[in-house]
Amino acid sequence: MPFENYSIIESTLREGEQFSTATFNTDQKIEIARLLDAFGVEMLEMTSPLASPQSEADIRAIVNENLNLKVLTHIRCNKEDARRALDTGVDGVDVVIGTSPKLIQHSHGRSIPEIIELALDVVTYIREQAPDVVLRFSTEDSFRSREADLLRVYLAVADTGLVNRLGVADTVGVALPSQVYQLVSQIVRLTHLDIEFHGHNDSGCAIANACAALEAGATHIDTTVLGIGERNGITPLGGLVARLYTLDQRYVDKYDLTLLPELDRTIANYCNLDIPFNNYITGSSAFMHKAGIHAKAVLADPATYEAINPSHFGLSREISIGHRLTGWNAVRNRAQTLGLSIDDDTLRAITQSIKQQADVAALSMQQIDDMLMGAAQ
Ligand code: HCA
Ligand code: CU
Repeated sequence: MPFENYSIIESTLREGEQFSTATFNTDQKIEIARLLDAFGVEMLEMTSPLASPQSEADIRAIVNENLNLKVLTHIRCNKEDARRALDTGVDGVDVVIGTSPKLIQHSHGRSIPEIIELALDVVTYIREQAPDVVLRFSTEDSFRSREADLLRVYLAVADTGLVNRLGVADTVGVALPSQVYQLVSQIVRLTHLDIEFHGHNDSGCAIANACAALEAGATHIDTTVLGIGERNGITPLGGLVARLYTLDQRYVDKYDLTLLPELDRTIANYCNLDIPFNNYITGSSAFMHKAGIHAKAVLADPATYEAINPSHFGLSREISIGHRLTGWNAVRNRAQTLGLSIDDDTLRAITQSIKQQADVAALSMQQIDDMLMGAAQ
């Protein structure tokens, strides 16, 4: 099964650092890395050591933490970057080069044969210098590259037998799940190497595309906490977890799910963001039930309207009562929670009164509790 054997490459400290309001200091990076390690992600990708002196020092600081996860750094496809990356002592190096006509023209100016020559030179160099390092080669903007170009590049690199993983990147967030499935399947068939998928969310398919990649046989998915990254970011860690959990909880058993809220809060805090109300699992309304019919069924069996059990993430569900859509089952449940004994006729009358008042303005839980306590006396 494709979902039973995958790893997360957590890129909050690389792609995430490219988000508009993200600049993590060393202590923050260490805290994020420790939390992700405790959560259980398999790999942590960090910004290139060439980005800045502090970036290089921070890679060394995280390597020194001796975490369970593997520490990777992300570099352009050239030997000097590779030398600097290996010098930090990381477990793995993620090499990337653009293959789309736009990137060929505006980023590095190399033709496809030149890209292949350079890629072979760089992966050979890295393997000579570091026989045990986990080596990944990725094409940037894979989905706007010519398919023939992509396959030439991937096959040339795969044929060296020197890389562990090939990366597919939806750099501008345009791929459809069917396209991701098709491309990843093709590379799996042709190379038998591990495949990583990195998907941006510009058009809202980042989670679906990550899932399609896994269905096609990808072994690694890039995520960031809250999905932060260039523009509006990439596949969010929590969103991927929600997607896989709802297929089968066992697919995410290996992670400490109760740490997800803390991870989301930590990154939101460091980036001066609010967690979006509709965020997967940790959004303020993710486990909020409102309409009377929903509340009644959820009180009988939460799974009626919940695909995700909040308690698995250390969270709890909420039943919203003080609005015109409320029902008397929710009101009765609130009275029971408060330990009040009120007969059904009175509870129904209170429900009608809540509806009438809420036609003007929603009531707070305190107002409802006051009504219930008044009726119980
Ligand atoms: C970048 C682009 C990248 C790389 C992804 C990868 C993308 O370097 O910022 O290395 O697989 O989205 O293509 O993030
Ligand atoms: Cu990216």
